[in-house]
Amino acid sequence: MRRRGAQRIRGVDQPRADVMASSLFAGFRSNLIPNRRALAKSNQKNHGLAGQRDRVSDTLREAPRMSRRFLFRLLAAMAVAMVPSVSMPTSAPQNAEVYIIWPPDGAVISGGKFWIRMGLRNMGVCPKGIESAKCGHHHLLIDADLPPLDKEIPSDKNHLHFGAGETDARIELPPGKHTLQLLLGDAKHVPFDPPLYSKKITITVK
Ligand SMILES: [Cu+2]
Repeated sequence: MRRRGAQRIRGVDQPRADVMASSLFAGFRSNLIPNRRALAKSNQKNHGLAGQRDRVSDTLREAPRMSRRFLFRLLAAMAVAMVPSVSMPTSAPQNAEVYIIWPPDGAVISGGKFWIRMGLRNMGVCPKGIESAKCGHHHLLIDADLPPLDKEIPSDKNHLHFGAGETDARIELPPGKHTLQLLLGDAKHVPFDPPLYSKKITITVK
């Protein structure tokens, strides 16, 4: 019993002794080093001042660069402000036509998953970003009216962009009646002039 107790005491005391020893050593060291510490402090001070000086000179050196950058930003902002907020529409061939190949108007689709096939006549399909009056990319409007025709077509679950130049796409819709309509957009997703959109069809998902 006593042995156990002694062991336990030793177990407790040993770390304490270590702590004491290390704190003593720390005290010893700190007593030994005040001069070094003071030295380090004064060094720090000097460095601090030097650092400040460096920072000040850096700022002075950067000042012309900063003002140039500021001027550039100001000019850019002015240029943007001068450009009319409404994008100029890209003109399209007068005989171009957009239409939905599939599904047909009034189609009943079971399951809700289907391929939409997008048609375009007298004009080409190209990826977004290609500025041309001869090609554009499809947008599918689901349960939505035509958006403003002089602005970028919205991008959300009711306005799908096919910016890679897709002409068919897998769509999934919940049960119920849905309207589908195609609207062709230019390089910047703005409808053409004249706007090219398909007939709005209604399908039923069962
Ligand atoms: Cu688009």
